[in-house]
Amino acid sequence: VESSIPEPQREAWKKYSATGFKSKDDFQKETVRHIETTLARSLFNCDEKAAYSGTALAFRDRLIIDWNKTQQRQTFADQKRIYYLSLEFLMGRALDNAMLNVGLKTAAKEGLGELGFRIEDVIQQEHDAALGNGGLGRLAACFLDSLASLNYAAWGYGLRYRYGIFKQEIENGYQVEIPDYWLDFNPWEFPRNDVTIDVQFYGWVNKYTDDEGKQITSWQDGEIVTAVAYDVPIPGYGTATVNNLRLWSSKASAGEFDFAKFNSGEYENAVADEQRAETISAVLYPNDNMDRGKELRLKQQYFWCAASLHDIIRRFKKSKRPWKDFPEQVAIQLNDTHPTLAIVELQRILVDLEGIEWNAAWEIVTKTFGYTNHTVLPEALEKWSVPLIQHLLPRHLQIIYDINLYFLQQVERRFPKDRDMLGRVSIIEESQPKTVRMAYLAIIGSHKVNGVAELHSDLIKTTIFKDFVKIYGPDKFTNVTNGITPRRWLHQANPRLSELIASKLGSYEFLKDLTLLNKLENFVDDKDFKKEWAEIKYANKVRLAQHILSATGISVNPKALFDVQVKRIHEYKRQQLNIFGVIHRYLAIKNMSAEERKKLAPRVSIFGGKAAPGYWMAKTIIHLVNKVGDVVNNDKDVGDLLKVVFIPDYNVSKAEIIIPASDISEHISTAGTEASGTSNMKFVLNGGLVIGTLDGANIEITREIGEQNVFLFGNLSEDVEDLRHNHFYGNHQIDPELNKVFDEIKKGTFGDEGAFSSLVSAILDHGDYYLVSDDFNSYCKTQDLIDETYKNQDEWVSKSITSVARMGFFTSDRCINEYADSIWNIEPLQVKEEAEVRSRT
Ligand code: GL7
Repeated sequence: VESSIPEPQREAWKKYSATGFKSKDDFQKETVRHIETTLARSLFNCDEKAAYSGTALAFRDRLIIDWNKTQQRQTFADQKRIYYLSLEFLMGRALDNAMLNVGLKTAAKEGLGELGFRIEDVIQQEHDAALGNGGLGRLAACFLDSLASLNYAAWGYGLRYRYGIFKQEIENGYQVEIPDYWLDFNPWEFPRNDVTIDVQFYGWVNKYTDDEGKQITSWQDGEIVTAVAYDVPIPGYGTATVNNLRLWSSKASAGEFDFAKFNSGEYENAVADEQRAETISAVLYPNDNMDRGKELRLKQQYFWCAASLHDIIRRFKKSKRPWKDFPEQVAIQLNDTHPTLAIVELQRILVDLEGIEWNAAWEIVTKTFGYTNHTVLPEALEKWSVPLIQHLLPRHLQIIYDINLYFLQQVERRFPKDRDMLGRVSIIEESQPKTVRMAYLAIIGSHKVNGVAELHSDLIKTTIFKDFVKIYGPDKFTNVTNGITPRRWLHQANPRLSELIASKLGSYEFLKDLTLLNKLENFVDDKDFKKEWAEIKYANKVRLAQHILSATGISVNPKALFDVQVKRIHEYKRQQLNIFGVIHRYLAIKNMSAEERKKLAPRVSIFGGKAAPGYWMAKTIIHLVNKVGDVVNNDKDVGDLLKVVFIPDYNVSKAEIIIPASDISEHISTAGTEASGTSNMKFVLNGGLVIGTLDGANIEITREIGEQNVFLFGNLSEDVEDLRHNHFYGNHQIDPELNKVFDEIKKGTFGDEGAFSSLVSAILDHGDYYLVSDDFNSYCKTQDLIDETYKNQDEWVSKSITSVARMGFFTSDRCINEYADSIWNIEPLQVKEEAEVRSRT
């Protein structure tokens, strides 16, 4: 490459090559240097924010050295790479993770102490990187952590949104959305102004025969927007591997910026064009499990897919291999259907630009892609209108039609008697307007399709993708149960518990091999250990109580049972069931004698989660929780027996405080609706017990930790369809206790009943689609059982320890190894520097 330094000058170069700090003194030197020079501050003008910035810059220098080496090593090894395409990466904060993975947190802690700062306060200055909605986005972040920790050569590709998920404030009990402008200081990204890709939109398709008689198809004119790469280093734990997350930012293409307009005085128009281009990567769509079909969202999808694919191909071409080797060098995993256009784009590049014959091209495409489905909810399955695609991506629409034609021909040959089959499996839905079913396109264009928990993977095979199992056979469909990274969700979030575990197991090796936790079972009867276990939970509850007080003004007793439901607000997740249960409990307390009240275990019901701004029902649930809280928390009869709290702005860094503090957490979706859930895993790993339905990963958690350690309730997934049917065509009986709750709401106990009528009538008048009434009795009884069990603290702690000991399966490391084996066909790239001992705390 011309840009490399010639041999004679390399000696001088190497002599001064950056090494990064390795000791406390060097850390201080680097931090002070950054504060004084990079930030132009001084010891007379250094607040915690500046201390954070200096510390982050010092660690970033360290990381980037390993990052450079990793990239060189992976290029040199010249083997297959994994590309994880996700519209969401819900990363949270990076500094603590960087410290842990670089292995110099102790040096930083002491160093900062001497400079006058507490490391915990410094870490908390960081703004969350909140480029995601919920579980799907956080899963992508856990996967990046595991990919690097396991030394896989992997890249993440996403969008660099200027605004991440909105900040939530609560005003008079209502959610208010505040824009999350997070980029004013982001030390973790490296703008690559030299890595740009021009992406085309609109225009028309020109088909002609060239001078040599060749058929040419060319996509012409339209509008060009430039993608600029921003790289984020992803350090692995206990290894020198630092992978890359490449996020694309949109800007007007240099060629497009119209200087003629300048000259003719149309300066403002030229600037407006610029701004229009920049809107593509401006904002993350705030819908979780909901497809809205907006044109700008489709633009985002194509912009990101096109830029990522061209980048991947550019890298592949450097190896000078023939195209047929592409799938041996490249594995692309589609995180849901959002990147499905990458399939079409690769086929377009191969056929139109590289001149490869259709079938040969299609074979390369299908060998390259894998598709992960994350939901069966119909409202979340993406469908794009044909006219919209026609307008924005005319050539891609033709290719989609051709893919569909060849596919349907193949189906027709195999199932000549089943005429309905063609309509059912067609990529094109014959609706008004016609739509493109993205999930079908993703299945047809991939060699493997996976669900994210056993039940979910079975459900997709027997319901939404049933016909495709007939067509392709069952082997194309597989399960990879989700996982979470124990580095962030145990060690960082709950340092004292991690330390206690390490003291019993003899090392922190369990953070690399989570199955080692099973040795904790040897200590379930160890009195001192149990005492310490319980003390840590209590300390975590004190910490959460402090947060609740400062965020809401509500004072809660940390000795009470903390019952937590934090996740996006959605009818299928059934926060309404929870709050109706709380009202039921409140009414019960009001009816109790003083004697009875004494026997009851005090409880704090904690809610948190964002509602999509346009999701009225979800916003109503938030409103009800807050109004119930206003009444219950100020009722002298109730006192500490019940408190109801809504923690505003649930996000990754709040999760790190909330999850370690729960006694019970709620995972109570209507059976068959929550594909997996991942916070269930986080709660149990932190010694909390769960109340849950037989849904998603709850089922496998139960299998691992034992039925006696889980509070299960409710109807089963296989019965849901019949129950729903009966609500409409049978005699729909509402649970009498639930009716009492509704009566109380209607009496106006929690304010204007009209405000909550939609919630009530969804159940009374509209068929109770989510089976709230069907499950209400069993839910309340199970909550009573929880009260009883909690009274025996010794037994409770045993359950907690046993559960943690059996959670090894749910590490995202296991999950990534399964993807590598069964979908990507790739081995880790061993790192020599691994021998260099890193102190891991
Ligand atoms: C989700 C599922 O709802 C959730 O159950 C799952 O754990 C997660 C990761 O696989 O994916 N699907 C989805 O569309 N969103 C999810 O969180 C937004």
